[in-house]
Amino acid sequence: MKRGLVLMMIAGMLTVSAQANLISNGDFNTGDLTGWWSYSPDAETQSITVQAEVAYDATPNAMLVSATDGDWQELGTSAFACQSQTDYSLNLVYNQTGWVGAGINLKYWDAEWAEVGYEWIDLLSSATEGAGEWTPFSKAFTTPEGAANMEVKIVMGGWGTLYAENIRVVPEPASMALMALGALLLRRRK
Ligand SMILES: [Ca+2]
Repeated sequence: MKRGLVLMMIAGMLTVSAQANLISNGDFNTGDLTGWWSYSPDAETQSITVQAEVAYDATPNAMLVSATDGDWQELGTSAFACQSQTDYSLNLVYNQTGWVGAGINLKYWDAEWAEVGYEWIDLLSSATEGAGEWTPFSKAFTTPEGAANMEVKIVMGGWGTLYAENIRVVPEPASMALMALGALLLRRRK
């Protein structure tokens, strides 16, 4: 009975973690930009596409190419519902070649779609040439008071290529449930 209860708890945690990512198609495994919008100010030297030739986990990812000292281009999610004054975690894996500047913009609206705040997160400085290695990135953030909807936007520019993969926004309690599950599995293995 006790083991059954534990298994039920694990199944519950796995269900929570599987549903936890608030970003639709954050892994780009549809093979296209479904769930995202993109904006390239200079169509001749900038592009945002989904490709699988340079892959992190043998699946498609987003490729942002830029060759201009002009405006930066943007890859944003459709707006999704969030809780006010709540801790979340933003996670992604990226790869960079050339001289790329990039950041992530979080934008918040209330239930009536009035803007209630934004946050800029530095990702890359164009002062450093990319080595073409996949790099995990994680950042905790807290939604402002009144936030009911939000958007995650990758902003990049410069002279190079940025690949983005497995972009996730998860509520912190789900992350903690996942860590608890890991600890539980470790304990059982001993
Ligand atoms: Ca993928």
